[in-house]
Amino acid sequence: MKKIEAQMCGKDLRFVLLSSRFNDFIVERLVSGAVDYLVRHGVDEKNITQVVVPGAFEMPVVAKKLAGKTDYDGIICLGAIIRGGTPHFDFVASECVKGLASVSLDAGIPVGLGILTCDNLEQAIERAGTKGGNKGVEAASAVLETVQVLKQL
Ligand code: INI
Repeated sequence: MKKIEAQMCGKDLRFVLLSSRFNDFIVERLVSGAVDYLVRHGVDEKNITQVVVPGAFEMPVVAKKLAGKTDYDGIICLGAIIRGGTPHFDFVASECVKGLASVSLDAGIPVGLGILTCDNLEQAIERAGTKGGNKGVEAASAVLETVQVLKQL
């Protein structure tokens, strides 16, 4: 049997972290988790670029522009969408996730979904480096792995 799987090594790879300013005290924890993960897996810090947008809704259009460049091997999206008292949450979350999925498929570049969609602040804190882990780390790991798998195909 032939099995293709990734070596989890980021040497010579270039990543862009696309983060949102909305809920930035949560998002900063996702960003630092992602950077720490990448550097510990061999990515040179100068090969990591951070691009900041206002909110999760603005991520797809910027991700599309980044995906059209040849400067990056993968895009790691980091944000936090937290439910409020209106349906706004549902629209932002749905458009953001749909948009990012289509950027990834259209451009053929891995896009990591490190975007929390939580009912409340407590759930977000849990997933930003406390008892629920750090979704920024998970997104960075998933993008690194996918980049390395694509390279072998
Ligand atoms: N953007 C987020 O990134 N997270 C949120 O929780 C959020 N909520 O709940 O409103 C949010 N809204 C802003 C949105 O992404 C746009 O920036 C805004 O609508 C302007 O286009």
